[in-house]
Amino acid sequence: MTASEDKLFARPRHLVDFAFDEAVARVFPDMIRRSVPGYETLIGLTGLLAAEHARPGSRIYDLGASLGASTLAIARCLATPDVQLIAVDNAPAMSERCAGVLREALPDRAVDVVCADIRDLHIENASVVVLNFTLQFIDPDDRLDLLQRIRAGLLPGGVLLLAEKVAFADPQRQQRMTAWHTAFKKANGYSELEISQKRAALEKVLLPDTLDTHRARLREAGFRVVDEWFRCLNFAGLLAQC
Ligand code: GEK
Repeated sequence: MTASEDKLFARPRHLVDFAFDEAVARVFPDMIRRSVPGYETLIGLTGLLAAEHARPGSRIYDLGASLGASTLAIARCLATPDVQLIAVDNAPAMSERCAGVLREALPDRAVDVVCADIRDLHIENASVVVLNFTLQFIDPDDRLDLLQRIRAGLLPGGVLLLAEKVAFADPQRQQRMTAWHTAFKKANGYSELEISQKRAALEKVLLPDTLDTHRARLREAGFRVVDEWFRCLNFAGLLAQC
C-alpha cells in the first residue's frame, strides 16, 4: 500500500467527472497536500481542537475520512480515556486503504472504519464531528439536513470541525483567490494542463459555498457558536458548537 505521486491529470484526457476511485486513493496524500494550501497545518490543528473537546465515553466521527488523516491527527493528540473513533467514507477504494493506513499507524488503538454515505449515517453520543473538505462534495440540497443530523448527534457543548474550499460573493475577490490558488498548485509542480483538466473534472462535483452561507446554514442547523479558526487563500476551517 504505497502512496504515489499524483500524475492523474498530466496527460490530455476525455472529460470525466472526478471520482474517488482506486487511482485517486493511490495518490491521495500527494494530491491533497499539493492542492490544498495549509492542509498539513489544518489537519494537525484538527487533532488538537478535537482532543480538547473529547469527552470520556463519547464518540468522535471523521466524516469523509479519505485515508484517515484527521483521525490519525486526533488519535495522536487524544489523552481522554474511552473515546471511540469512527472514520466514515463512501468510496470503497478510500475506506479499504484507510483501514490499512490506520491499522499500521495505530497498532494499539481500534478505529471503526465504516464504508457508508454520511447522509445515511446515524450519528450519536458524539463529542466531536469532523467534516474536513467533504461537505463541498454533498448535493447542496442535502447539506442542511446533514448538518442538522450532526447537530442532533452531538452532546451538549459538542463541536463540529468543518473545513471547506470557500467561494466569494465579490467576483474580483473570487478571481484573485483563484489566481493565488492556481499559483500555489503551479509552485507545487502541477502543469497548466493538469490544473485545467482537474478543474474541469471537479466543476460539477465540488461546489463551494461562501463563508456567509456556511455560517447561516450552521446557525439554521442549531449551532450556537460559529468561529472561523483557520483561513488560507480559499480554504477555511470553522468550529461550530452546540
Ligand atoms: C482529509 N477529510 O484528508 N459519504 C461519505 N463520504 C463521502 C461522501 C458521502 N456522501 N461524498 C464524498 N465523500 C479528508 C479529505 S476528501 C476531500 C476528504 C478532497 C468522501 C470522498 O469519497 C472523499 O474521500 C472525501 O469525501 C473528500 O482531510 O478530495 O478534496
